[in-house]
Amino acid sequence: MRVGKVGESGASIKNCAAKATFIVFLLIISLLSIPFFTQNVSGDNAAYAPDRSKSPTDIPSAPSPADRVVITLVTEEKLGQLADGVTYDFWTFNGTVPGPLIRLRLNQTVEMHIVNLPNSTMTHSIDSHAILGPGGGGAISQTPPGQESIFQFKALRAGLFMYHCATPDIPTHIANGMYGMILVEPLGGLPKVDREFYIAQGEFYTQGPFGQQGFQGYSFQKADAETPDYVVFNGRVGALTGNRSLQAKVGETIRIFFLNAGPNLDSSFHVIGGILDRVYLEGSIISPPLLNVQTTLVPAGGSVMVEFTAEVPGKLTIVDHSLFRIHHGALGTINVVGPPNPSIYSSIKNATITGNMSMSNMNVTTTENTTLPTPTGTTSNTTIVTILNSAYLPSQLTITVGTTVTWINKDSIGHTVTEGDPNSPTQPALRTFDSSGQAGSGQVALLQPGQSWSYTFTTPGTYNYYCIVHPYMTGQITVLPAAGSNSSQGYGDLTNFEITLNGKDLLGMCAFGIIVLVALMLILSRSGRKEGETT
Ligand SMILES: [Cu+2]
Repeated sequence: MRVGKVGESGASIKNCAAKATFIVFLLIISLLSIPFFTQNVSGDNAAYAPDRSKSPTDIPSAPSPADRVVITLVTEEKLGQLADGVTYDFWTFNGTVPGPLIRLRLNQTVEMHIVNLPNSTMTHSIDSHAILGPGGGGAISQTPPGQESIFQFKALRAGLFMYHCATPDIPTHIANGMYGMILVEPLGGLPKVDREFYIAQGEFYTQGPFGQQGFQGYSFQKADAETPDYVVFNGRVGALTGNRSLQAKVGETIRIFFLNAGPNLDSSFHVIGGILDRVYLEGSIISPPLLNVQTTLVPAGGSVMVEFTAEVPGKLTIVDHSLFRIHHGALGTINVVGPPNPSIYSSIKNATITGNMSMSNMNVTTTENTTLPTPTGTTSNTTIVTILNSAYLPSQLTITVGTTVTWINKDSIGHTVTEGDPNSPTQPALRTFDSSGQAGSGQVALLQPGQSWSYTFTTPGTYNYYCIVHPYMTGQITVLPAAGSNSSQGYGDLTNFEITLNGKDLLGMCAFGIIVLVALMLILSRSGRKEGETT
């Protein structure tokens, strides 16, 4: 491209020097703007801290045959997720809640190492109910940050025992996640089962109420008053649901090692859809079990070993039958797969349900009919989803592009309608839709009882959604292309979208513009020089 004649080579050189200076200046500005880009992309980092929940299947399969074993527990204070978008400073053994299940054989001698990481803010220790001696180890394991304590004990009693930190204020160390279990098997070992799972119930006491987004500090006042915000299995809301559900097959024998770490509440351990064939009360694994139990009481600081058989396929639900605690996170599921067994369990006539049953309220509530989608491809229909008894109704919906879905909260508590998978939540700013509507602000705006919220679907696809504060509530919407429409197929309705820009976006766009400008000027200066050379 020709932008002007260059007569003298001296003028050309001067011109080039000026251009080069300008280009360097622009480059510096562009580079300075890069931090704004990265800041914008990473978003609310605090809300996406690592998961500290212990996998329920992470269990040694058998005790070591050795007479003397060495066990190392590292005490670590670590930021992690307490629920989606909720972070908490956990105090842990080996980085997870609960800490590892230590599997011993009767009469084994254990050399126990307690290593407290240098970056810990306080002393930690261990008291195990399996250890005979003052403080269950607490008296000889107090370990300041950066140090190690070593002691030994002999496992003289078979059983399923809690361990926890025993550094004052002891209940505070337990309430922050410092607990796990020691299983001491009898000499003959435990009977064989098909599946073993390790589950610990524990309470968390946070500054903000259940579900409040962002970092939540520990509330000593709530802990002292025994009013937890969270009652969870394995250290976080959703540790045993969705993708992390326990898996089993029809006919398999399932064994659960269950700890109630408390520190305050007793647990009414129950499996919805199952009967506990054998209950080894209070962790007494060598006593004859109770047979055919519905619910077993596990005191704070106690445990139970239960065994049962999955007779039919489907979902079994693990709860504390003080059932309002499911609103605080105490919920787990076992997905049982295999052939149906209609003689044991099958429907004979399915009534049309227009309300919903929930585990906390088994009434069938009748509400007005929801508008079912019409497969006509019209673009102005509206569909209602009712929120009732902590469920979306209908939970699955097929609509066409252009349909507006309105969620009406007829429940007695607040919920959200948030696009994504509760097990791997999308960053707030990237969600297709979210009724909480305050991406990155650290607050969740709840859709309160009686309120409604709408979203118009403009792009075909399958959308999963859930409630941020009750992640066991899930729904799915399938959006089909409008019938007879070619242009929008696969691309959605491009007439109905908007872009919201914030300051960082604008800076990013400016930086991009500058980079393009610099590139253009480089090309121009080169072509200018070439011209200077040829004339
Ligand atoms: Cu501690």
